[in-house]
Amino acid sequence: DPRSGTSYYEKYHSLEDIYDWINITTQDHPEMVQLILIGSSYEKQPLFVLKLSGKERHPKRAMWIDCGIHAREWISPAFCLWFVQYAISFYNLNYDITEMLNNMDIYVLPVLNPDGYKYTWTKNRMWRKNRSRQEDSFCVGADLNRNFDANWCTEGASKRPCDETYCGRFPESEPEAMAVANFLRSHKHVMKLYLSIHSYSQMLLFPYSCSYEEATNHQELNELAHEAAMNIRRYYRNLYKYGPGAKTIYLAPGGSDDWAYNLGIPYSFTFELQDKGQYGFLLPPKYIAKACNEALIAVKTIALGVIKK
Ligand code: ING
Ligand code: ZN
Repeated sequence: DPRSGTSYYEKYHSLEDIYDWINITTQDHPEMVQLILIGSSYEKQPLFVLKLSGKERHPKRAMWIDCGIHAREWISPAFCLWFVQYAISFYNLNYDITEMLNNMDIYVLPVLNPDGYKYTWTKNRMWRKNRSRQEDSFCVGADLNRNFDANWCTEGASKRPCDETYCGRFPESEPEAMAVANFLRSHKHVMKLYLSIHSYSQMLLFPYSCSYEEATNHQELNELAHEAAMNIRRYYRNLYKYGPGAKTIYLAPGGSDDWAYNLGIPYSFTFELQDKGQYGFLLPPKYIAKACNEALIAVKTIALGVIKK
């Protein structure tokens, strides 16, 4: 309803709607958007990545953003859609996004865990994992953010298939995690920045989460996160904590950002978007715009920081 004042991007969308959106967005902007199929989910849903690019400039670096690794974190896919729409609309109008697109190809995976996301729309709003089945258990799903090969399934993950943080049978046992890992491996020489979008708790996290070790470029990561948090506070009057995952929230092995960092992507972050627990995963649609705008300014700050290095 155009009179309601809220746009498509200030609503949450079903998986079907998001697939429609992916198709339309790609078709309408062939000069900027390229569709890449990187694999499929356990239930055979396609895993589509949108490659956004500006002016041709070689050699070109790249960055990655994934959303929706955890099914119930609905603000995350909403952010990926918001980001793509913003990039398309403001390329050559906004300095930051123009600079980003002229210097980096931006790969966006809007829904990393489509089976889980669909399940939260139809069966259980609070589902977190994917929907894979084990031969030896009645419980369904593995935690995709415990399934990567970074101190896999040590303290902070579970070997029990019924648990929320079940790590899977082995690293990359889950097709969704494997598809992302394969894509990043094949692009690791150009990929300079990895971002994974979660909710909630308002934090900007960086390696390591899988141990208390300090990343070799901890100083740089901390500086970028600090600047991003400062800009969120300055422009949106909201507070984000930042720091290495293990020290800032909890020990969590097998996460995608640690794995990407160890692969050689030197700048790797996990964002935890709004809120701080009032609504939690059930963030009402009227908060989508602010949550996405503040995340956008953090993405810009970090990406431009990386480009200037
Ligand atoms: N938080 C993340 C989780 O998977 C995290 C925290 C970040 C873990 C980085 C590992 C690496 O538990 C949420 N909300 O899912
Ligand atoms: Zn999450």
